[in-house]
This record gives sequence, C-alpha cells and structure tokens, in this order.
Amino acid sequence: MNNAAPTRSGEATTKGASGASARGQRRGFTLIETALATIIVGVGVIAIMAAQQSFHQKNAWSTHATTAMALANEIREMTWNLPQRDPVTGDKFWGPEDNEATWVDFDDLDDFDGVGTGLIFSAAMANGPINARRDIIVNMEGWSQTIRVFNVDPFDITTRVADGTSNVMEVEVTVEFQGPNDLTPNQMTRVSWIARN
Ligand SMILES: [Ca+2]
Ligand SMILES: [Ca+2]
Repeated sequence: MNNAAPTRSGEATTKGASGASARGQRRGFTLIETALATIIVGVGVIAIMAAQQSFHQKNAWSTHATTAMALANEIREMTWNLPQRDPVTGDKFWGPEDNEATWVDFDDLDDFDGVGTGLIFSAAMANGPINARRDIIVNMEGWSQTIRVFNVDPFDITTRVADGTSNVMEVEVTVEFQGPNDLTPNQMTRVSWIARN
C-alpha cells in the first residue's frame, strides 16, 4: 500500500509537467505572426485578382478584335463585285450619282467614298454598322465602319493618286470601337485591298 502512493504521486507529477507543456504548445499566435499571415494572404489575393483582371482585359480585346475583323469583312463582301463605272450612267463620276440618295442605292465602287472623303457607318449615327446585305446590324453600340476609296498608281499600287485619275482602285475599311469608359474611339482594325474590277 505504501508503494502505491508514491507511484500515483509520481504519475500525478508527470501528468502535471506534461499538461503545462501542452498548454505551452497551444499558445495563440502573436500579433506580429497574425499580421504577417494577413499580409502574405493579402498579397496572394491581390496577385490573383490582378491576374484575373488582366485575363478579362485580354479576353475582351480578343473578342473586340474578332468582331472588328468580321465588320471589315462585311464591307469587303458587300463591295467585292461592284464595278468602277456606274451601271446606269456608264461613266466614272466619283461619288454617288444624283439619284443615289443612300448607301442602299450605291451601285459602283466610288459611291462608297461619298464626296471623296469616305463614308462612316456607325451606331452613334444610327446608320450602321452594316452587313454585306447593307442591313444595319443592331445592338452594336460603340462600333463604326469607315470606308474610303482611292485610285492608286497602276505601276505602284502602294501609291495613291487623285480621285478619278487611274483605273486601279483601292478600298480601305477602318473599324473603331468606343466602350462606355473610353474617352475616344479605339481603332480595332484597318483593312485595305485592291478592287478586282
Ligand atoms: Ca459613282
Ligand atoms: Ca453609282
């Protein structure tokens, strides 16, 4: 009986030491540790958000570039088979003939240069953008197509000459987009080609 008591006492002493050690291991985080952890997590979150924002911006730009190319191709398709001479009058009067009030009436290539400075089809002007069938494409706020037609030197098609002074024509389409937060329109694409007729 006398031997049992010291043993229990010893166990109690051992338990007491181990309990104190456990209490020491379970101590809370210090303020500095918490602050550091917060900073580390915060920096990580900010980096992820910045990467995500960058991804969205690139994705939006890519989508807009694709739309712009499609709008330019609509003009290319619309004007591809137009002749240089007006099919009614037979002459090469630069710009729309007298009886051609709107783009729906235009039947030769230089009609689409307007009075010689180009034509703009835009959502802001409620006349565009237009498709190859000359219909206004709806729900295209902020978009515009600018068409210009040039005569170029037949021996050097990179050189533009005065309107009506050559038999080789170049058509140029510039597509712009102005988003709700953009102060000015952004040029999304510019395409030009030598007319086949
Ligand atoms: Ca004409
Ligand atoms: Ca015409």
